[in-house]
Amino acid sequence: MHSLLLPAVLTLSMTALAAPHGVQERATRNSAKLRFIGVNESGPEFGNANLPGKYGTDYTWPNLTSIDTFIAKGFNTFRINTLMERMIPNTLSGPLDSAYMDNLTETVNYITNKKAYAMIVPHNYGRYYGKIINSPSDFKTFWSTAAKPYANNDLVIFDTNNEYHDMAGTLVAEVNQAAIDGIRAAGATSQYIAVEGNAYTGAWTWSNTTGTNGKTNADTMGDLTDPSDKLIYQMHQYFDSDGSGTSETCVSATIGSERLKFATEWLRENKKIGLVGEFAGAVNEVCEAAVKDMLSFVASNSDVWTGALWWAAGPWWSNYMFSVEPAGGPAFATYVDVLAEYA
Ligand SMILES: *[C@@H]1O[C@H](CO)[C@@H](O)[C@H](O)[C@H]1NC(C)=O
Ligand SMILES: *[C@@H]1O[C@H](CO)[C@@H](O)[C@H](O)[C@H]1NC(C)=O
Ligand SMILES: *[C@@H]1O[C@H](CO)[C@@H](O)[C@H](O)[C@H]1NC(C)=O
Ligand SMILES: CC(=O)N[C@H]1CO[C@H](CO)[C@@H](O)[C@@H]1O
Repeated sequence: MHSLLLPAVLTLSMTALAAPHGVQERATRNSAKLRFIGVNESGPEFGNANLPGKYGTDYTWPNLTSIDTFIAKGFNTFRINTLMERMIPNTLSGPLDSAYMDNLTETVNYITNKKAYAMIVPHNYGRYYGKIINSPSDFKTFWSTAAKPYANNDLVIFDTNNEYHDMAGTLVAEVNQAAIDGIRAAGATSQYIAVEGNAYTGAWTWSNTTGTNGKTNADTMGDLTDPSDKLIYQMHQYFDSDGSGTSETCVSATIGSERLKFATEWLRENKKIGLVGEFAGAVNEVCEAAVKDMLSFVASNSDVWTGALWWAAGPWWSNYMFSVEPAGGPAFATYVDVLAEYA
């Protein structure tokens, strides 16, 4: 592992990695630094009504200069949003689309050559061409094909899918397990895998929102197994009243830590580690306090929470309230340095 070249924050995480039970190792780390701090990169998943869609019209790729700006701030994790239909068109068992994958790999390599983590996430909500993925074995095939190009890149993180919802909870667990099995079968055995739950993988509803078969994520997600023992439970948390991240109004200055409470206990009880893979607040006083409060909560529960990724950056967000795209994104000036305190 590239230990000589790693920045301090990553050296710490790699030290933790080397221990068979990273959780205990990290608990002794006296620091407010988070293992993963970074941002979602949007663009390659845009225009999902047009498949495969056209580069430059329907979708785009992250701005590498912007990635440099974040790396200079100490960010070490980039969640790259993609689409399954563009990675592997027509059928889950088909071959990779080499033009789309070449561009994805260019972004991934750019990030990992700078010793940051590149998390690859199909922004598919558990659907392929709009239909719920109901064949775990086909999804396993998808992931064993998709993971193969990255099998030797330790700094890639595979995120099985963005925000499963309105599915049977047991199916969500089965497709996550299938993804894990497919990724490991591709020879990608050293990387972290982020799993996501049903109900948009919400932290605050982890234990009390049921899928179509009456099961919660707490009921179904604890039994996933990984021969490499490198699973991260990725949850999302917004601060508006319905938790969707669509309003500029945050409920209170402490809503973030309150909403993470039950998930924190679940992770601890089940000996899992978690990542807040999406969170954000608009630029106003209450949201700014809520963002700081949540990050501080995550850092002080670093035995189970490994980090937090802001939603979102990307070249096409324009004046979207949460955009931290350098340097004109409305949230850039307020929030990038707040995150950087944990880098
Ligand atoms: C990428 O970001 C740089 C610096 O902010 C900017 O000059 C450039 O125009 C951007 N490129 C694209 C394609 O948006
Ligand atoms: C890949 O990116 C290049 C620009 O760097 C673009 O010309 C090409 O159309 C892109 N292809 C795909 C499939 O995204
Ligand atoms: C789930 O429980 C959390 C924590 O008690 C609560 O904030 C939230 O409103 C509940 N959500 C639903 C949908 O019941
Ligand atoms: C919370 C949020 O902003 N979600 C957005 C995620 O990105 C997709 C497209 O990339 C949007 O459709 C969602 O609204």
